[in-house]
Amino acid sequence: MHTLYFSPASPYVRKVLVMAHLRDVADQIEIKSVDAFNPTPEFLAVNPLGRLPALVTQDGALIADSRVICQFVDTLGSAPPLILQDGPRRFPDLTRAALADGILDSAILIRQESMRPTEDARTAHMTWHWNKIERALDWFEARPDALNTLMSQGDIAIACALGYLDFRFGDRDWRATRPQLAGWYGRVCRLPAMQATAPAAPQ
Ligand SMILES: N[C@@H](CCC(=O)N[C@@H](CS)C(=O)NCC(=O)O)C(=O)O
Repeated sequence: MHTLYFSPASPYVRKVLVMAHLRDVADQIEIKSVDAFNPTPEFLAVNPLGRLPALVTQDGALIADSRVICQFVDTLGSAPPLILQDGPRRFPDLTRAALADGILDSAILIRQESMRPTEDARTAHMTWHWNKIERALDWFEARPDALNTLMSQGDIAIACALGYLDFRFGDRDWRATRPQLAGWYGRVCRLPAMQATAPAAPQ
């Protein structure tokens, strides 16, 4: 059994879990809840960055960072890989996954800044990051033909990024000017892997 350090609010953790569900290997992964913003000494001993997700294999090896953990999960079981190994879609899809992770990096920074005392510099910083999200969403909106029904890592990353925007920034109407993305997300949202990993506030 492999051990995944987990928070139900983390979109990076969610990417790993969606992949595990899609590959039908979730039963090989034991979940351990961690508060990433108040990590225990035990967790810091596992992952010196104190970041979620982190995975410890059944052999005791640390695998850190959601992108690397996803690569590991992609080697479990016998389903075809979700991380494209070759062919013309490989680098476009890796780039889509990286741009979707960039949305998350900025969304989480905005969330952290919003929890600090108000000041002009803080607002400007959040706007600067929010603009990255807006531009990346527009980039996806302009390429609707690339969107499939959770057939690759890029699809999963985009879906989880949009789910996180709804979860934490529900007042920002990203759908208003992005009908392609909104329609695609409405469809993938209904898939069992997405339903089973819907974000929730940590207990
Ligand atoms: N690039 C990392 C980002 C992980 C990340 O920032 N996780 C958040 C939780 S959603 C975290 O652990 N934050 C606490 C910290 O950075 O110390 C990944 O993809 O795994």
